[in-house]
Amino acid sequence: MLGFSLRPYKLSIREIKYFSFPGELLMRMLQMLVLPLIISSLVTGISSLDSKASGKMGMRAVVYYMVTTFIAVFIGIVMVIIIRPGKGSRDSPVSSSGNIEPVQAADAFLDLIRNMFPPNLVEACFKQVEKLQANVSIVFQTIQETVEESVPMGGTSNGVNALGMVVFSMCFGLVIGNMKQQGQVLREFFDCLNDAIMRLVAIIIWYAPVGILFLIAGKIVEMKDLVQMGGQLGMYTMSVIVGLLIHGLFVLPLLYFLVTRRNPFTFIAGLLQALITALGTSSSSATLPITFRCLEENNHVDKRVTRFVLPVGATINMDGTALYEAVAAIFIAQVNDMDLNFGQILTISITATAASIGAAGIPQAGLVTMVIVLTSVGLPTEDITLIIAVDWFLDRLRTTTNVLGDSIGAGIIEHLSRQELQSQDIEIGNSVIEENEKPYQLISQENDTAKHHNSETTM
Ligand code: 7O9
Repeated sequence: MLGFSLRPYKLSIREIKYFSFPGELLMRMLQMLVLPLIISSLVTGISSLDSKASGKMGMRAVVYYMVTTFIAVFIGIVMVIIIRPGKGSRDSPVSSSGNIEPVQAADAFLDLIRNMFPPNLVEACFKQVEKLQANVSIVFQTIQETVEESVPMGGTSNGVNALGMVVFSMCFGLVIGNMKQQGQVLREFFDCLNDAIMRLVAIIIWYAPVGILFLIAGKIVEMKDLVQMGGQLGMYTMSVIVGLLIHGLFVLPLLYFLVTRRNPFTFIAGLLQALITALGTSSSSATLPITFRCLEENNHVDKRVTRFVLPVGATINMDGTALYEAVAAIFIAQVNDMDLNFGQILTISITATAASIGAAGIPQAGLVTMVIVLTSVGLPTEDITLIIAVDWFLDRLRTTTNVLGDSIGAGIIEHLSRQELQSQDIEIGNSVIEENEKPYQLISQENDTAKHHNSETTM
């Protein structure tokens, strides 16, 4: 309402920037916490599980990610085929200057693998491998040129090499988990670091409502008139929205209900703040601190699960993105009057899934992955310019779907892994009993850790 009430005043770009400053601050605070949060939570999450339990949990997570991403792509394809947003002659001719250089899927894939193994950990905290950058910056400029100021793309791209940090933290956690007593100091260090970061999250969460208010209001003031967006683009937006709604409000809750037999909507109600933050920031990594907090405090999901599943989910599980890319590709085919056969639709669904998994590991992901999906079936890549105008808006919605998918995944995986978790609780309990038989000095030394473990598991 604040945003819409300010629209008639036609604020200048500078004024809008000032207006959304409180939102920008929230964004920066959240991003500040992401790096220490994912490192500490992955290291503690994995080192606190024995390797068999973490292996099983990892398998479940991967299966869940694959299944939900495929369902999302399928829903997207069904929606775009039913609604047919691109039928009829094209609304807006694409200028010939929009000549986007083809991106080799193989290059992007190699970049992805490269990013998994950062040669310099400090550098990996703020840089990704960018072998493709020369190409991509040209793409970027051409698009900005053709669409002019309606592209709010700059600045939001997160430079963290998430994939590299995740791979490193997982291996590190695995190793210090296997070091038994020797690794105790490091385990405690990362555990404590994680607790401290979560306390910072608890402070920032008080500021979040203000920040989100200004983020969303600022975006509403900034956007162009919606009335102009009729015809094909409007129908396309509808297809994506309907697809995301079906996936987020029907498929994922149903999956949660089928597995856990609990009410999915009470679970989602606990996630509301995370979902709204995702809507405001349009970044699932920046939302991660809030997602952690919502799952652990409101929904009482076991910390050993959230610490393990959420960072990995934020990096590779993007249901909304996969759905979006599939819809966009088929929309562009429809606009060009191209009939896709079954094989091509299958290719689109596979590349869209792969693109959503790899996005965090590919520099300038949004565009590059879209180009890869389009070229995989020979669609004209310059038609990406058709959908850029609504991308910022759909980004927010698909980010919300991504966060929802990660969170419901955490709930489902916790339920499936309850046996391993329980048997581990019993083990820890046993070790506490054993301690009573130890000599006195040892008890006083180790009591702290045991207490700590207990309070953590009962929380
Ligand atoms: C959407 F969790 C962390 F901290 F490890 C992490 C850090 C950074 C995870 C991921 C990233 C990251 O950079 N991800 C990324 C995601 C990079 C480029 C593109 C995307 C895709 O983003 C989604 C989309 O555009 O559809 C969406 N905005 O979920 O954030």
